[in-house]
Amino acid sequence: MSYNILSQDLLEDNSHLYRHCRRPVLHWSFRFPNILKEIKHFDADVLCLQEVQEDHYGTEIRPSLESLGYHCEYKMRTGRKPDGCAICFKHSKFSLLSVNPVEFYRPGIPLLDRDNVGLVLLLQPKIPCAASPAICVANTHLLYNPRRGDIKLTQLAMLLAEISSVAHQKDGSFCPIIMCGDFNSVPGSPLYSFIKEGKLNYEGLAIGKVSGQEQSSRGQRILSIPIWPPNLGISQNCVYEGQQVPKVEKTDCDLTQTQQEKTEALVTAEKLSSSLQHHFSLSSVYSHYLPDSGIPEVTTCHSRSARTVDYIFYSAEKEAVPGHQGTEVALVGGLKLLARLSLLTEQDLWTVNGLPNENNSSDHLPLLAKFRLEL
Ligand code: KL2
Repeated sequence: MSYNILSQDLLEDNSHLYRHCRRPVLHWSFRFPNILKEIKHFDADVLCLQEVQEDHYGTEIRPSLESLGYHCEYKMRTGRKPDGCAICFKHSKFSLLSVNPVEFYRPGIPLLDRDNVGLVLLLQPKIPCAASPAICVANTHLLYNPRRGDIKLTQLAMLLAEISSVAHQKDGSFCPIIMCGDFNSVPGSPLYSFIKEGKLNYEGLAIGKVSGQEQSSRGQRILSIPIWPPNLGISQNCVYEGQQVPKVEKTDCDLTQTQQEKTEALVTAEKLSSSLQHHFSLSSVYSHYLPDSGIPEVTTCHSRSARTVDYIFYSAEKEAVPGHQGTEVALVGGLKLLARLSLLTEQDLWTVNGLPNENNSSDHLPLLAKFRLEL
């Protein structure tokens, strides 16, 4: 499950977004029992929660989830807004291999002056009689500011670099990945397409066009090339510098001239090209439009907007092998999507007074998927 549960502080800071709501439904004491009831009802093995407010996490959220059998990990935002991302998993289903928090704030880098965070866990499924790979679960809440696509893309690159490092297996491949969260970007936007396609040519792209939240980009800067400075230590392939190039055991002078020239040419080409890449093959659990009518699904709805900004992406390995009969096709080492919880349209939600309402106590809906791990 991926669920932005709407931090009470943010609700109160942005109260103009919730004028359509009856006052009592906005109180935390009303909202939390509803959210908990929903979580309990859906009974997911893994929860990726966003906007988890620190005080509520300590006093209510964590204790309640622990009593439902979850182990909880939490990463609070840096700076003054006391909310963050949590990943909770059923300890009957997984054991915890590693916890990897990611801070997108970097004091030395002017571009990275925002306090958003991510959290990446490596989980070992507890499957009897089978050797299962670990699975990598990532959760984030990217910057909201519709105009700052430059920051959003860099935050995403930082999360992808951490996922690469965590999901990287001894044989050089990646274990199955689930990347969830609130990306503050809409389907079909450049940021979204980059996640799905694994590449993005951003030449001439206005920073306000990256997330697709706003139409107009008049007077806006275009993305610089490269988007983030080299001292971030993340390549245009979204991996930590030093991770992508296999370690050369020999010293420089042992390299032939041509090898050295080739390496330098590659480095230069990468520096100058206005293109980003990542190494995963990620699918989206949701297709963002109702199959029959083509009406958009929404994951968030309040008085200013109703749209999809939350996602569950997963690695469905494309590698196909013939089944026993020679006709079937199986997926190897990936996740197979078995089911998902339906989303709603904006119109559906306004028939129940938008969000939050009496029953749905966030301004987001929960996203929920069921996967089979292909061994
Ligand atoms: O869009 V959100 O809501 O994913 O549901 O992410 C941000 C916004 C969240 C964390 O920063 O707070 C909300 N106008 C509307 N919403 C805002 C604004 C704003 N100016 N600032 C923050 N948020």
